[in-house]
Amino acid sequence: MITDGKELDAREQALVAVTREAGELAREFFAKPIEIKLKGKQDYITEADGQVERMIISRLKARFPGDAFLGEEGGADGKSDRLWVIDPIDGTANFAHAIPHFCVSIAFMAGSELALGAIAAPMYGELYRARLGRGAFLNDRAMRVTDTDIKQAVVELGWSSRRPVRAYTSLIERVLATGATFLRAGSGALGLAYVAAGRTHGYCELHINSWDTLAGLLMVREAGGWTNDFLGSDGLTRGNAVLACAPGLKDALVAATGVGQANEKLERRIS
Ligand code: LIP
Repeated sequence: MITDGKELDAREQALVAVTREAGELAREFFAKPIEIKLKGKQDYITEADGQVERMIISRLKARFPGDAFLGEEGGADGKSDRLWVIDPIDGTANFAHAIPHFCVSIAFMAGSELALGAIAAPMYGELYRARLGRGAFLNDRAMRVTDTDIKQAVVELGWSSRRPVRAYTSLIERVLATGATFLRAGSGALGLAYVAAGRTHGYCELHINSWDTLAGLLMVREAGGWTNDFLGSDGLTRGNAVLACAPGLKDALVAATGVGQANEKLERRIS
C-alpha cells in the first residue's frame, strides 16, 4: 500500500492539475445555458456534472490505468486499493441557480488511508489541496483551522432531503443553544475547506456522501482540526454523518450535534 514516496508524488501532481482543469471546465459550463434536471427532492444534476466527471476519470485513467474510481454521477469503476473519489460539481443546486458557490472535489485513498485531496472553486480563483502528513494549502499558502470560544463560533450546517426536516431544525436549535451561530451555503466540500482555512469553525451534516467530504476532511485534519470517523461503518459507499471543527470546539459540538459520539452507530439506526 502506498502512503508516501514517488508513486504518491505522481498522483499528487496529477490530482492538482486535473482538479484545476476540471474547475475551468465547470466555469465554462457555468457561463452558458445548460440542461438541468432533478434526480431527487432539491437534488439537481446538470449536463456539466457528467461531462466534468468523465473528463476527470479519462485524465486520471490515462496516467494510472490500474486505479479504481468512485464518482457521484458514474458510480464505481474498477477494483483496486488505489481509489479516486470524485465529485465533479459539489454545490450543484447553487450551480443550477447561477450561484457561484460550487467546486470540484477529488480525493485519493490508498487502501483504507485517505492520502490526498484537492478542491477547485473556480469562481473564487481558489485551489485547495492536502496530503497525509504534509499539511493543507490554499493557493499554495498553508491553512490552519481557527479556534475560538463557542459563543463566537460560526458553524455551517448542511442540509439535504436525505434526512427528516425535524432532524435538521432540531440540529439548528441545539447548535444555536451553545451560543454559536450557523449558516448553510450548499456545498459540503467548500464548507469543510472553509473550516480548514479558518474561515468558519465547524461543519456538520447529518448525512452526506463520501465524494462530497473526503478531500475536505483530509484538509481539516492536516490544518490541525478534528473530524469524526466518517469512513466508519462503510461511510465510503453509504455516506454518513459528518462533523469537523477546530479542536477546542470538539466537545461542545459533539454534544450539541450528536455526531462523533461513542454511540454514533446507534444514531445511524435511529434516523
Ligand atoms: C451537495 C452537498 C451538500 C448537501 C447537498 C448535496 P452535490 O452535494 O455538497 O452539502 O447538503 O445535499 O449533497 O449534490 O451538490 O454534489
